[in-house]
Amino acid sequence: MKLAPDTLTGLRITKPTETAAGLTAVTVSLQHVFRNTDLIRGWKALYHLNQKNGYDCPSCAWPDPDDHRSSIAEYCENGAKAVADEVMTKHTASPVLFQRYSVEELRQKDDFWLGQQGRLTQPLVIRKGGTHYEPISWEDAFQLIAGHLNALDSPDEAVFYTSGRTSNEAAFLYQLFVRQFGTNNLPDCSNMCHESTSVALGETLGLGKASIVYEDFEKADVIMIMGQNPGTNAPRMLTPLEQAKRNGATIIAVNPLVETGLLAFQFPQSVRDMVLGGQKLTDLYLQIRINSDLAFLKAICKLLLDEEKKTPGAVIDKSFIERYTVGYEDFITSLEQYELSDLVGQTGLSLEEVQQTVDLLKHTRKIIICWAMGLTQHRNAVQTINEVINVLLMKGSIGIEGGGAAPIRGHSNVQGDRTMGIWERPKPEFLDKLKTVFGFEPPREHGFSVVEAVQSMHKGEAKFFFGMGGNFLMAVSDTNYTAEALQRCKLTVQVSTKLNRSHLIHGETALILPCLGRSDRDSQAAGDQFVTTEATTGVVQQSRGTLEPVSKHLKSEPAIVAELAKAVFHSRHNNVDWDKLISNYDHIRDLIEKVVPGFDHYNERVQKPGGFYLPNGPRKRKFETKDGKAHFSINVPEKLELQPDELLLMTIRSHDQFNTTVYGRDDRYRGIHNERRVVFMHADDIAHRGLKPQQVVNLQSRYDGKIRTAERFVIVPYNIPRGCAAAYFPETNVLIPIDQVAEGSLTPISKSIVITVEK
Ligand SMILES: Nc1nc2c(c(=O)[nH]1)N[C@H]1C(S)=C(S)[C@@H](COP(=O)(O)OP(=O)(O)OC[C@H]3O[C@@H](n4cnc5c(=O)[nH]c(N)nc54)[C@H](O)[C@@H]3O)O[C@H]1N2
Ligand SMILES: Nc1nc2c(c(=O)[nH]1)N[C@H]1C(S)=C(S)[C@@H](COP(=O)(O)OP(=O)(O)OC[C@H]3O[C@@H](n4cnc5c(=O)[nH]c(N)nc54)[C@H](O)[C@@H]3O)O[C@H]1N2
Ligand SMILES: [Mo]
Repeated sequence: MKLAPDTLTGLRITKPTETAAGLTAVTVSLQHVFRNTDLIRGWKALYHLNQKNGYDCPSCAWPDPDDHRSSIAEYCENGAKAVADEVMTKHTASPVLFQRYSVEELRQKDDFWLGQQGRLTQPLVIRKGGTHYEPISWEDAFQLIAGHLNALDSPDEAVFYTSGRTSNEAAFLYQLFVRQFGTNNLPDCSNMCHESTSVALGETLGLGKASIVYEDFEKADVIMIMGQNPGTNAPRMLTPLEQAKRNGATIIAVNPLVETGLLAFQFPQSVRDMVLGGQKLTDLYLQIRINSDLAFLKAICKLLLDEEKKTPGAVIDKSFIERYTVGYEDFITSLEQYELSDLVGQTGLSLEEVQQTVDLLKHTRKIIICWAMGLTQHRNAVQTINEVINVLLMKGSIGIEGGGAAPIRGHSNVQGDRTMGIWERPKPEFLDKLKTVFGFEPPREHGFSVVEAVQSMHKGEAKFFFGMGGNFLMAVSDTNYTAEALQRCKLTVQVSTKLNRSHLIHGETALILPCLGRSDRDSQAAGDQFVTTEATTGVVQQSRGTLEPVSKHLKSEPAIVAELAKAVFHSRHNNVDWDKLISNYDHIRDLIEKVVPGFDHYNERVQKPGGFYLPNGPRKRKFETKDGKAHFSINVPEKLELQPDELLLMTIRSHDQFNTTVYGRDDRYRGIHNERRVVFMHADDIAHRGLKPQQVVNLQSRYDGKIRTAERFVIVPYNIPRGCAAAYFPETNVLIPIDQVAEGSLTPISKSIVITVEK
């Protein structure tokens, strides 16, 4: 079965731009909003975005400034696109659409087209052997699900996925329901995203979250941004970066591509920027080879030790190391086995560039290291992030103003979902709390992560899939294998705002349950409700939707969970008054307060404009590891020997998508227009293979003797290190075998796929 079309749409190439944001960004964002909705609704949506009495942007997890928020606009081009995508009213994916097109016909449409059909308006079902989705009442839908769940031989035959837009309130109820049902099978998008970060930071610092607050950016001396493209994926981060620069900070970028957003930034609300052309951002741009960051960081550690020998006491923070850490001696001894020239050689950088980095780091402690998917999605990702922490520990940069570890989360509430207990490997203390508060015995055995869930469904062991948001089929690796896995399920259920391909590749029976989005007004028995979310820096705040929902049939995510629990448990006693919780979400927050540490006086504190910070050990040099110390670790760089015809492919986001949602076909900053099926290659790698620019090729991967092919990609010569290539996700997920994952975190290796390019 063909899962998705692979037709080309007509590539046009221009020069990559050198400045991010600016007026074009403002124009583009407004175009997106008003193309899809009417004027009043559009302005209302933008006006309330990220304001203290408004709603949290559904795009990324970047925090709002703690004090000052611009009254005009606290959003970016891509936030506005995300809102436009959600608030669109010009079309709706109503039952008429599903009458008109069979599922088979919908599969022939590309992801951009699917998204353009607008918001889902009614629950839909497709039964065994059916060709079209048809309307179903909410009540029948819940009965159908309850029937399937209660007929399973074991609760572990069910999988409950979560994407990262789900609010704290919905996430808490969802995990409670799932654990009362009897399983820890709670995989989430984090498994494919920052899981490597959570694992590494958990082991080394005792908390899998950033150790910095928003203001630290403005106080830092050096900010090193590794494997992250903030201009596209966290554009509001450019504002504090720009401020940091004005305060004298130095910015280092470590990235195989020269990303526009890291070069220079024009603040759209600054007349001076508009006239003078904006602020240069990066001082040192290191165009590193894919997945050589661990070797780079090791080289830095070695050179820092050399500098310390030259000026003892001035480079390494010995008193911090003695008081707060373990493993330092073993760590520095382990460095002796590496040759500096060998480490530097692996990176493709010059020794001079690495020395320049060290010169910037050596005399300050105020160092922030940021990272995202460029570090987390490799086989040795956990080890690379451990090495980031080694550098910060050597420098004593953890738990000081202007310094620390800054993983930049993706989805707007992916961090909050984990805090609420969406985790296949919950801590025993968390389960103990559930037991005390709700009086049931929660399952203790670990559940499935994303990859394990797919493998289990593929074997026919897990038979039921429930997706709380997201687009599982397209987000997960090995698309064809994942499709088979979903198709083997007895029932697949997707709670969604918009149509996506996971609705079209489904189980024997399938349901689509349409829900309210972030910007929608959520009315319950006690009046309009707000929800809460947690940003990447651990700030928890309110999000209140204000727009009239596009259909009266939409339910909120918390309400869907409550109805589901009632249908499944029926008359079984479960100590939860689900109706009461939904009538007023304050009641849900009261329960969260009882279970999750750090939420004392939740309902009161969340009323404070701007919200509150959750407790954070590392920020106070309190490390909740087994021995109460921060840990140095010994990490071994992986030397990948490529065959002459092979390339290492990273799968990245264009400027016109949110994960699997395609807003358009332009990647403006990189100069790519009207096409997504492109592969970026070095000019010499193209010539060396006897290929030509703009030639159409197939990409192939070979793992364990199996060939996987992604068909029809246009070659784009680009400024990228030799031996490396880049293409957009999700089109390239077909190339990644399901079992190719990071050690320790099971995150698919989306940034280092060995491929060949076939004519
Ligand atoms: N507009 C928009 N915003 C988003 C998203 C979106 O799709 N659209 N997605 C959200 C989500 S869920 C997430 S997780 C984040 C993702 O945010 P990012 O992590 O910025 O997203 P990617 O496009 O995956 O970019 C990874 C970057 O790492 C670089 N890179 C790849 N491999 C390596 C490597 O081996 N080493 C180094 N040093 N760099 C490397 C790539 O060149 C690229 O610049 O963004 C969030 N925000
Ligand atoms: N090759 C490759 N694969 C990757 C990545 C990569 O870099 N390369 N990145 C990975 C990463 S970082 C992530 S986070 C995952 C993303 O994986 P997912 O989170 O599963 O995917 P999204 O594309 O964000 O999900 C979009 C869908 O969510 C639904 N939705 C939107 N808003 C809401 C809402 O408020 N409520 C509900 N219930 N549904 C909503 C809409 O129906 C929409 O179609 O993909 C991963 N996959
Ligand atoms: Mo993500």
